[in-house]
Amino acid sequence: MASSNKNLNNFFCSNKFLGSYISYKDIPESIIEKEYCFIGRSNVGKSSLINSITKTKKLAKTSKTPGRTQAINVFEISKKINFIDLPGYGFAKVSKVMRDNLMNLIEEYIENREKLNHVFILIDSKVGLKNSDIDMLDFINNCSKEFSIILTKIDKISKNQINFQKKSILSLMKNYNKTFDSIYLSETKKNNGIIEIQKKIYEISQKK
Ligand SMILES: Nc1nc2c(ncn2[C@@H]2O[C@H](COP(=O)(O)OP(=O)(O)O)[C@@H](O)[C@H]2O)c(=O)[nH]1
Ligand SMILES: [Mg+2]
Repeated sequence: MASSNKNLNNFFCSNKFLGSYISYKDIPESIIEKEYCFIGRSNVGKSSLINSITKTKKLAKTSKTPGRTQAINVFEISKKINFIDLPGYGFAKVSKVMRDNLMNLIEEYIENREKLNHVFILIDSKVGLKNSDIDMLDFINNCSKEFSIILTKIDKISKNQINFQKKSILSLMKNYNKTFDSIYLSETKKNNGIIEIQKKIYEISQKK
């Protein structure tokens, strides 16, 4: 067990930032065949999660100020897969024009990016599902993309509250039975739940 965790860490540790792009069309061609994106409301913990999974403290820029990431950030992992840090949605403090632009960028990427193998949609466990999350789930489902949910910041709520969130999300997932895959729990300070997510990504990236 310990040695397989070490192998996983080695896989994700070997990484580099490729660039920031304002459209999926601008991402340079490469031999990488599979890509995994992380999306969710602003401040949900996308960048922190990418840093935890890759064991690289400052790979993705984290911020206390919501609405910072406004482009498609691409990271290459072990020359085998890409990670994509997408802008957050549902952030009220930016202009409507900016919100619409960011939404277009996210939706065009999800709809058209052929390498996109699995979407990870992050939900803040303390905040729960919002309408903007449901809209995003509907969009992903309509694009027939497979997705998993990651309930983030579980250190902020009790075990009972975690179970409640998990159950209510799972019951909603009956509406997405063709595209929903799994639910994960995460906490990035002590790295709780990170190995499970690493395993999942590694496993699906190895499939033909
Ligand atoms: N308590 C707690 N805070 C977290 C966790 N993950 C991220 N944060 C904090 O949430 C804020 C937003 O994180 P960030 O990764 O930048 O979110 P993003 O906007 O979705 O990329 C930062 O202040 C992080 O330190 C977590 O698991 N637990
Ligand atoms: Mg971010």
